Amino acid sequence: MKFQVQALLAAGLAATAQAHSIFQKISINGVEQAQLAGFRAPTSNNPIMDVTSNDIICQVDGSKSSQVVDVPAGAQVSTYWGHVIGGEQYAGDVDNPIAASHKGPIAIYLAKVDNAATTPKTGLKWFKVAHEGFNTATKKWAVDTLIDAKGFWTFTLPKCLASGNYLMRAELIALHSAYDNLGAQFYISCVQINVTGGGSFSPSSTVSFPGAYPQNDPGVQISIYGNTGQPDNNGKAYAIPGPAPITCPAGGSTPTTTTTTKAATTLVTTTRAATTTPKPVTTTTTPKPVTTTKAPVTTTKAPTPTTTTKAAGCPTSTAAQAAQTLYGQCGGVLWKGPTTCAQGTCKLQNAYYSQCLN
Ligand SMILES: *[C@@H]1O[C@H](CO)[C@@H](O)[C@H](O)[C@H]1NC(C)=O
Ligand SMILES: [Cu+2]
Repeated sequence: MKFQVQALLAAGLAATAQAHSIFQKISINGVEQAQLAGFRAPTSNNPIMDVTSNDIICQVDGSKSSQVVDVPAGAQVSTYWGHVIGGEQYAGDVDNPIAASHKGPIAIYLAKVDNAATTPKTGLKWFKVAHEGFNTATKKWAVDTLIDAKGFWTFTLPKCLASGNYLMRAELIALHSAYDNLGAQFYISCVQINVTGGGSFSPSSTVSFPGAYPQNDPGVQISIYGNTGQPDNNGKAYAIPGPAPITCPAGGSTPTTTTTTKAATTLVTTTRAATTTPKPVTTTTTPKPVTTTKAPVTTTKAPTPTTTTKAAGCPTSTAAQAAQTLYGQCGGVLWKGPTTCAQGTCKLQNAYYSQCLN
């Protein structure tokens, strides 16, 4: 099964130049905003690999919107990701919104700023508002959730957030090559938002970018190809890099940040406050999927591994084999094909499959 998936994948990858992704649009309570409205986004879908670079903040400087998008506190916000700006790179693009191999977590960070349109991206104090990693029950990564929703990944903007301008940073980490140092691929864009109707929450602790996590963070440098196909984090569950998302205090807008003992004594009154807590938005409004004429991917015809036929028929002389092309197979149990790469380096994906990757 795994082998077939990988073979299918390899076939898909071979057809395109890059199997990456760009966060490029948001939807607010099911209402899609204009493409790149409010965005600071890269023009290329190439990932950032170096977490110590300033490019880890909002990617490389590409397009820059002058707009600041109003987002009500408590809103369901969907982040839309596509293979290239606009979504598909070509009709029927199997790598849109992102190649299925690019498994990993998604996280949303915010930084309070005076003016989201003009603020520099450096030196900001970030906190996390939402994230999804690996679900051990469903065996799905956040990236699988995203692909299932045709490129949308949805979270709730905390109701208690102080109103005002923020830079919102969405980060998708593709872990398919993350067993190597500098192997994880970070896909990031930032959105200039204006939170309306919020509370008075401000976080007690924040992180910096770069700096929120090291290159060898167990959620950044990790082989996700364990024997069981689950994250192999020294036997532990996958830990999403960075801090835990904030939680709004019961009672609505009282910041949990002030951890003074004096505040604790007044907590007796919180039972009453809790009853007035605004109901969390339980809207099931799923964002309108992008209407594509894309035919459903037919997974019925899983290609048989090219290796078996070759091995059975005519044994090829390994000496005569040309180096593999980018994204082609270059190793694995039973593999009799090329083991060197004309472009990229041969990277282990699992026991049955190694691939030429940049
Ligand atoms: C943010 O929203 C508030 C409330 O609607 C509005 O008064 C303010 O002008 C907005 N600020 C920006 C920068 O958009
Ligand atoms: Cu990629």
